[in-house]
This record gives sequence, C-alpha cells and structure tokens, in this order.
Amino acid sequence: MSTARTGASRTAHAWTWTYEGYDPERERLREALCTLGNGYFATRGAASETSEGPSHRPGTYAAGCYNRLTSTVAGRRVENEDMVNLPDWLPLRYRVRVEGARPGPWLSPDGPELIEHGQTLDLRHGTLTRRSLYRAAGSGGGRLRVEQRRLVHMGEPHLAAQRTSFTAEGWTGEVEVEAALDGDVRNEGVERYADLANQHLTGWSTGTGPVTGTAAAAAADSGTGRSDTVWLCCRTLNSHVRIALAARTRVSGRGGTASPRNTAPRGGTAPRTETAPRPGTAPRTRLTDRRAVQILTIPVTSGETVVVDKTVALYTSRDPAISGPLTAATEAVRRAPDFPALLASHHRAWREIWPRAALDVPGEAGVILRLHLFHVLQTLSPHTADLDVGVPARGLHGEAYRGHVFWDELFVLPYLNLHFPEVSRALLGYRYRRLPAACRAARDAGRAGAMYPWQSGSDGREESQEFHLNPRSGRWLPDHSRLQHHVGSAVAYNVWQYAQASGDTSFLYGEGAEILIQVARFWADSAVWDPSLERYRVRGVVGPDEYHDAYPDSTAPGLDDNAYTNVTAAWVLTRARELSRALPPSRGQELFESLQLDPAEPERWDDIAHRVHVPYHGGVISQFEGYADLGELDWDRYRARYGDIRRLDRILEAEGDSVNRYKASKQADVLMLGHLFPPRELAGLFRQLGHRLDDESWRATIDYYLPRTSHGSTLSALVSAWVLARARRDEAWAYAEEALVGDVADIQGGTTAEGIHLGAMAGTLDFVQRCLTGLEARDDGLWLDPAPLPQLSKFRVGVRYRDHWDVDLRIRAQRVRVGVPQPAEDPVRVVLGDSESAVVPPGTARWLDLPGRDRRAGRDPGGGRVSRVRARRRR
Ligand code: IFM
Repeated sequence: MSTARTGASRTAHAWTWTYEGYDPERERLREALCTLGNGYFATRGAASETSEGPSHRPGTYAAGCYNRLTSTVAGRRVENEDMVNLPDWLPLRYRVRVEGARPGPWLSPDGPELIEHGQTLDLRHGTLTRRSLYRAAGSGGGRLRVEQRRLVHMGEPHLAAQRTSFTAEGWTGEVEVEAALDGDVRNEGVERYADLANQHLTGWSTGTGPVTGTAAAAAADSGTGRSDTVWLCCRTLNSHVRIALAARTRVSGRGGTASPRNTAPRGGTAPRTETAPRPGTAPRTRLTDRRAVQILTIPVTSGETVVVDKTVALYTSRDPAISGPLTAATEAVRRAPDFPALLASHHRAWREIWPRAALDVPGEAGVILRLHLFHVLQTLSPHTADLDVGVPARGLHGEAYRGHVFWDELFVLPYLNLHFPEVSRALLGYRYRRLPAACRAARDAGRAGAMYPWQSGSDGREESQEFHLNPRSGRWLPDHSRLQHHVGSAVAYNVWQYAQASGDTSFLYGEGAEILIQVARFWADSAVWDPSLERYRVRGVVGPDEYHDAYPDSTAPGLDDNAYTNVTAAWVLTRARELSRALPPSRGQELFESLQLDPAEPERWDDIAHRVHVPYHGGVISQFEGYADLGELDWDRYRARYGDIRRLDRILEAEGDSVNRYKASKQADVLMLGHLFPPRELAGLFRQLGHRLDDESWRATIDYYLPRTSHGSTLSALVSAWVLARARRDEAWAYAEEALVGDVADIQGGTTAEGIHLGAMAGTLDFVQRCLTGLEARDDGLWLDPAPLPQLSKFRVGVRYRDHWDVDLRIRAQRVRVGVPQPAEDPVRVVLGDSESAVVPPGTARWLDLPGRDRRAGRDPGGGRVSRVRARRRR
C-alpha cells in the first residue's frame, strides 16, 4: 500500500476540514462529510476518477425527488419509496502518455501510481479541493500533479462545476481526459438495502450540443460532436420525474487538441457515435444510451499546468418556470460563465448566507459546529423556501432512511426559525400540503383529525417499511415504527415554535391552525376514557424510544400510555384550544365551518389535556404503562461481551431474545420532554395533568433513565446533554461532546457514510442557541435564561427575532450581552431568568448580569440582578 493510503488523518481549522492521505476504509465516510449541496441538490464528495469498488458510493440527490419500487423480501412483496440517486455528473478520469511511450493506466486513488492524496472542504466558500500526486508511467520518475476543485453553486441552484488542473513534473507528453455524465446508476448506498430493488431510472437518452426544442428534437440533433456540451436525460421509473443533466467541458489555461486515437469505453454499451479527430479545444464525444462521454487529449510539457473545466446543469420536471428539463439544462450550461466567474458568484452567495447563521463558538466545538451548520445549510438553504420538500433525516448526503422525513424536523426547525424563517415556513408548507393525506390516514385508522406518517416522502402517505433487516441475524423482522404517532405532535410543535419566533400570524391563523387543530382532533379521538383510572388513555403506540414496540410475549404491536406521547398530546390539545379562541372571529368562523368543528370539541380537548394518563412507578415517570414490570438488563455483561451495545435491539434479537423484555431504551424518550419544554413550562404541563414535577423529581427521572439508555440514535446524546445542562451541569459535557463528534467520528459505527444525521447536527446548533442561552422567542420579548457549561461558557449567536434581523447575543460565564442593530424601529424587551426584564433600544447593546445558578434550578437564591448600568450605544 502506498504511503498516501496509510496514516490518513484529519485536521480542522476554523473554516476548513482537511483529510491527508487516502484511506479506502474511510472513503465513504469522507464522501458523506465532504458532500456539497445547495438545498436544491447535493453531491457526495466522491472521487471523480472512479466509481468502482466498495470504497466509493457516488451520489447526487435532488431534494424531494422520489421513486417507488417493489421488491420481494422474506417471501413478501414490499413497496419502498426512495430518494433517487440521480445520474452522476462527477466522472472525470485521466491518464498520461509520455512522449514516445504507450499510454499509462487510468489513474485513480485506488491504483498503485498514487503517491500523495489529500482533500480540503472549505466551509466558508463551499468548495471541495482534492489534491493528488501520481507516478507518470514511462517517464522515468516523472509525476502528474492533479488538483481538483468542486462546487455545487449556492447562488444558481441548478449549477455545479469542477475544475481539474494537471501539472506535468519531469516529463512531456499528453494528458488524456475522459469526462462523463453517467446515467448507469442505482441506489446502492446502503448495504442493508442490497436485497431491495434499486434501479429507479429508465428511459435514458444522450446527446450533444444545445437543445432548443423537445427531447425528440434533441435526440435528432445529437451526435454531431461539434459542441463542448453533452447531455443526458432519463426519468424515474414510477414517479415519472424527468431528469436532465448537461455538461460543458473545456480546456482552459492552455489549448487542447483532440486525439486521433480511440479509447475503450469504461463499461456499458457500445459507443453510438465516435466523432472524427479534429483540432481545437472542443472534446470528442462518445455517446451510449446511458453515458455521455467527452474525451480530451491535452499536450503538456514539464512544469506546465493545464486546466479542464466541467460545468454541469441539473433540472428535473419538478422545477417551475421551465419549458422542459433538457432545454433548461443545456441552456443553463450554455449561459454559464467560466469557472472563475462561477466560483466568485458561488463565494458571494455563501458570503450572504453565513452572517444569517452567525454562531461563534471558540475551540474545537466551534469548528465542528460550523461543519454541522454547513451541512444543515447545504440541505436546507434559502432555495428550499421555493421547494415542496421536507427535512430528510440523513440530509441530501446519502440513501439511509431513503431520504424520508421523520420527526427529526423537531431538531431542525427551531434552529432555522431564528435564522431562515422562510425556510421553516416552506418546510411546514410541505406538511400542510400533506395534511389531507394525514387526515385520510386517520380516517382509515378509524380516527378523526390528522395522523401524520412516521416516515413521509413524496405524497405524505406512510412510507415506513413493513419489515426491516437485522444485519446481525440476517432476519427480516416486522417493523412497527409506524405506530410512532407522536410525529404529529412534532409537526404541531413546530408550527407553534415557528409562529412564536417569527410572529407570522398569517401562517399561524391559516395553515398552522389547520394543522394544529387536526392533530389535536386525532389525539382527542385516540384518547379513551378509563373509568377505573379516571383518566384518558392512549393505547397501542410506540414512543421515541424505538426499542419497545410491543409488550413482552404479546402478539399485538404497540404500548399503552407512552408518557412522551401523552404529555405532548396534552400540550397540542392545550395549544389548539388556545388558538381556536384567539383566532380573529371571521377566520375562526371560517375554520370551524370548513373543518366542521363542533363548538364542543375544544371543551373535550381541554378535558383530555387535563386528564390524560401519565404512568409512574417508584416515584418516576414511567416510559409507558407496564414499564415497571420489565426486567433489568445486565448492562455490564452486555458491554463486556459486545463492546458497543448501541444497537442492543439487534444484539438481543440475534440471541433469540427481545429488547421488549427489558428496561432498556434506544434513545431518550421520557427525557425528550425536557428537550421540548423549558423547566417552567414542563412543570406547568405536569401541574395541569395533576402531577408535581419539581427539580428533584425531574432529576430523579433523568438519573433513572440515563443508565438504562443505550444511545442507539445520534439524537439521544443530544437530548441527554440538553436536559443535563439544566439539571446536572457537570455531566452534560460528556453527552454534548458525543453529540458533537457523532458524525465526524462516525460513532454509530458506519452509519454516517450512508448520510449525515441532520437532526443531531442541527440539534447541536440549537443546543448552543436555545439550550445554553435558555432562549425563548415569545410575544412579549426574548426570554433568556443562560446556563453556559464550563466548557462552553463563551459564545455568540446572532438571531432573527420577528422584525429584528440581527439580534446579537454574547454569552459569558456571568453575563450576557444583547445587541440590537440600528435599523430596527422597536426596542427588544429581554426577560432574564424568569423575572428581570430590560429593554434594549435599536442601535444599542446591553450587558446584563446572569441571575445566580440556584435560581435557575428553581430555588430562589435571593440574589441575581439584571444590570441596568452598562447599556451603551453601539458604534
Ligand atoms: O427519527 C429518528 C429516530 O428517532 C431514531 N432513528 C432514526 C430516525 C431518523 O433519523
């Protein structure tokens, strides 16, 4: 193995992530972490030289582009909808021909010619730069130095580009380059799905040159070979989304010449056209039904650098304001400026975005947070505001969970609300447009209101699989995760949070009210009165802890009275009732009529919101009714035996046992309540339900569940850090650290390679933004209750609070500074630590002293003042 492939390492600076060396074992992880995207589409950071072999999983995904296929698993036919891996625009391979010698082999990081390799992800500018040094075969010690810079344009969401520079060192001859658009791709990014159908594309055609008419005209026009542009179009098999890519490949920096030699195709079917050799810089083309290849042979002398620019446009038939994707794509590459100009405008677009996402945290935590921010913004950018898409749990970075939308948006929207509210609103629009599907699902289940699907894709039907594979046992098992009806409360919660942060009453009273009321109706109709308990009960559900999906030895799936589900349902019912009263009268009447809402319904909501069952055992909240009867797991034994027991469910199933028998959670479930609701609000909710939840009992709950949680989801460490930051500060950092390194260190054992964990990434940003600051954006002002950790005691966040675009918050161990920029008209009212308030006029900043710690823990320390003395005008 060459030195370049050993000792591969990563170094991170404030704005760059650099990987030195080539490590085939970790290449797929790097591909995920070096993904470039713009909210419209994203491309994994795969090598352009090869797509072959187990180390490479190139992938390009357009937000919201799904297709449905049927497979046979465990003797049954199952249907799955996947985010489609689109034709690969990256391929660009090369080889050298030293003067007087035969052509060398095609060069790739997997080959023996590799001497050095490294790559740098530049977060500030949104580029990936790959650097390689190869032996030049037949040159007697000469080398080829290659540098490739790639972008997926943040300003022009349909464009991407790749500049590859070749420098001959110690030899003279030619560099032969083959650039391609490759439509021969499948969804092969996740090994567990290998038994499932994965060919989502069909109906390929390729051609050259610009296209002004229909695809048929384009096809007739193809094959002239006189253009520097090739195109490829195809469609998805069942959803019939038409996809078109066009690529323009040019030599710059030095003229190239077409070579008279033929080159063997890299696979696929035989060439349809082979253009005649000709001088000039336009490449030759070779078109097969699924590949459009451009070939360049570029003379080069020792010490000289030649540059090949590949500019690509991607459109689909889902795009607005186009006559067709093929015309749009060929037109876009025709009009696209050269690489330096594209790079400059791409930089400009990022320069506009970064200030809206201001988050300055010192040290390594800050560097990782910036990477998380980068990937969140690449998945959900300002372009998302124009799309009908939801929050894909694994970003646009891989195929895990098939690009589906879960409750993970609960960890994403609260961050976006305070920076890109228009994006949050669009994401809620995705849910609103699927409200009819959720109402149908509820009706089919014999319930009223809206039952949002646990996994959502194109049209809002339930996309959860019916069977999942346990890779440990090789068995396909029934999947009951669709019983996670709490996802509806997450949607409702996001509606409320968005409205609070943005003040967007037109949304709240409009689409938002409909969502909230229909989710409330679902809970009201799901709650069944139990006279023996004198409580309402919600039966047959699965909570956020996905391990428990049935009672031990029961043949029926589902559990009763999951505490998280019931308490959040009570919250939804309360908000729905409140909102139904607060609506402007005309809108209220309209809504009651259109939803055929009986005026008695809100009364019933209120009753359930006060009397839904929350089970307890031994003084702590039970995760669900009957939890107390489960056995204790011998955690030490399992750790000693298996090491990593995050996927305890799989371990136990492979042993012929079931995790349903044990007090063992995959992820924080009851504790999620402390993530959603600040202590005051949570205590109030429990009071409403007739229970006392004080600091002591909440701490006891945390102490009970943490040691019984395996953290088999990246969300779990985040939620644990969140609740500990308020309840057991000294213990919070260990979990915060785990949440921070979750993806960069791939701590879930290979899952990041299949796509980043977007919820956890955004959740860490929100951890700093809302948990450590105690920030609540309310009608009457910005409420702050900072609880900085010793390891994260100094940071800055800029937030957009309603009409105030750039409220600047600086947290220090003992103080907080609130700055309000000049152009605002109104001052911002700040409420600190529950009682003290200050007013910060536009153009000023104020330092406020933090109240004492004891006070934040719920006891009155008798001290803690808001300092009113340090207000000063901003310069
Ligand atoms: O939504 C999550 C769930 O909470 C844990 N398993 C993965 C899902 C998608 O990220």
